[in-house]
Parts: sequence; C-alpha cells; structure tokens
Amino acid sequence: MTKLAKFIPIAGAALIMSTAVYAADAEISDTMKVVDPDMDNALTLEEAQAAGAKVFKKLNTDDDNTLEADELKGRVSERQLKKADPDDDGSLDMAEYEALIKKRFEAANPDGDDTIESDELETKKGKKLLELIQE
Ligand SMILES: [Ca+2]
Ligand SMILES: [Ca+2]
Ligand SMILES: [Ca+2]
Ligand SMILES: [Ca+2]
Repeated sequence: MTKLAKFIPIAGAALIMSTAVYAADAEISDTMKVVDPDMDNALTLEEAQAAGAKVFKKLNTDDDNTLEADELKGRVSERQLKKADPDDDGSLDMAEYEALIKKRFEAANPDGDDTIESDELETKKGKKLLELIQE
C-alpha cells in the first residue's frame, strides 16, 4: 500500500514532464531543423559550428575573410564585437567567430552535457546562440 501510494505521484509527475518536453520539441522543431541537420533535437557544438560557418559565408557580403560591424548588424553588438575580437582589427575572422559560437554554446548549455536541447535553445541564451548560427 505504501509502495503503491508512493509510485502513483511519481508516475504522474514523469508523465507531465515528458509531455512538457514533447510540447517544447514540437514548438521549436522548425528552428531546430535548420541548425540540426541530423534532427535528433540535440545540437552538438560541431553542428552549431557547421551552421555558423554557413551564416558566416552568407553575412560576408564583401567576400573578404572577415565580418565587419555592418555585416554583423543585429547579431553581434559593437560591445560584443570588441570582446570577441582579440586581434582588435574591428572585425571577426572565422576563428574569432567560432570562438564566439563556442562561448555562446556553453552559456546556453547549463546542464553541461555535449548538446543543446530544444528547451535550452528556447532560452534567452539559446537565442543569443541562434543569432550566430541561424540564417
Ligand atoms: Ca543533432
Ligand atoms: Ca566582410
Ligand atoms: Ca579580428
Ligand atoms: Ca544540454
């Protein structure tokens, strides 16, 4: 009796939790699809970098090797650009862009596993990451 009484609320809670996770997945799936090519609803740093490389190419309209402030408009603020620009040339090359993706990836992944899940991608920090990797 005691055992059963304990079991029922736990099972109920588990059911509610899995439903909530499912709902979040369904809501974000379009975004996830774009940045997560294998569509397992878990974004690895590798996948984020690959998506970021595409964005880098697209944003780099003058076709040099760097993203200037105007090319980064709406994605990286001037203040953030300064911080992400250790060689201080006022623009981000691919390595600097990758480092910034890594930083935002880690910030958006508080559970410290190797992937960003849908619910993490939906947070404020997840959206900051998306600014770098979503076309
Ligand atoms: Ca994946
Ligand atoms: Ca450029
Ligand atoms: Ca630079
Ligand atoms: Ca995670």
